[in-house]
Amino acid sequence: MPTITAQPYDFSLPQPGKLALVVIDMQRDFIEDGGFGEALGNDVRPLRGIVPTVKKLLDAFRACKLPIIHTIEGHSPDLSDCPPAKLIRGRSALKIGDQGPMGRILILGEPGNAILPELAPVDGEIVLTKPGKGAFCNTKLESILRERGITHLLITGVTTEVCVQTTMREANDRGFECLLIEDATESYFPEFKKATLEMVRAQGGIVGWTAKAEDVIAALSPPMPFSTSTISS
Ligand code: C5J
Repeated sequence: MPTITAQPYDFSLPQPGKLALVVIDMQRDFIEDGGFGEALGNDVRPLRGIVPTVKKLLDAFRACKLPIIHTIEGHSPDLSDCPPAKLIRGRSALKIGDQGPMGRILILGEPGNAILPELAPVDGEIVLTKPGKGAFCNTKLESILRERGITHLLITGVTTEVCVQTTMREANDRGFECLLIEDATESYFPEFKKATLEMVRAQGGIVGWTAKAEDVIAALSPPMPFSTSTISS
């Protein structure tokens, strides 16, 4: 059984077709000036640093024809899927639904809500829109994974302690084996990223594993013998 060098111990790769890459919210709204992240008072620039690493992982998964799931945090234009508590939280000058320099903040289909062009999904990859922080909340993600027999998730994206960690905990509670790729996730707060990585792998991997992207890619190369065709959404 191939393994990925990981913490707290090596991560065993599953049988054919059971492994997916999950790329969480690599959207302009979180990574570029004028989006939701900046509206909440964050310096968004550090998030851009992981883009080349996420791209390398996408390339490796695509080369192996392994499933890829991209998530997008966003709301319908009428905000009917946005709880009032989320709408008013932050008390920022620009809130969800307001007009910003990249269109309406955190609204599906607006330019600012799109995934960064360099990480854009390609045909056959799953794009999952989600109204919450966790990718399982009010989405079909669990049934998408179960229907395809996916049991193991390699998780990347932003922000580490919000949407990434929430999704990883939701997945872990549903019985999925999860590995967070350390240098393919980022936070506006370096200390929160560090703490998240530590709490995920503490207590024998209570939420899952962490590993470096190069160790993930090394485990996938040469292409795994059990690679399957890319699935369609
Ligand atoms: C946030 C996210 N931070 N994708 N969303 O609001 O982590």
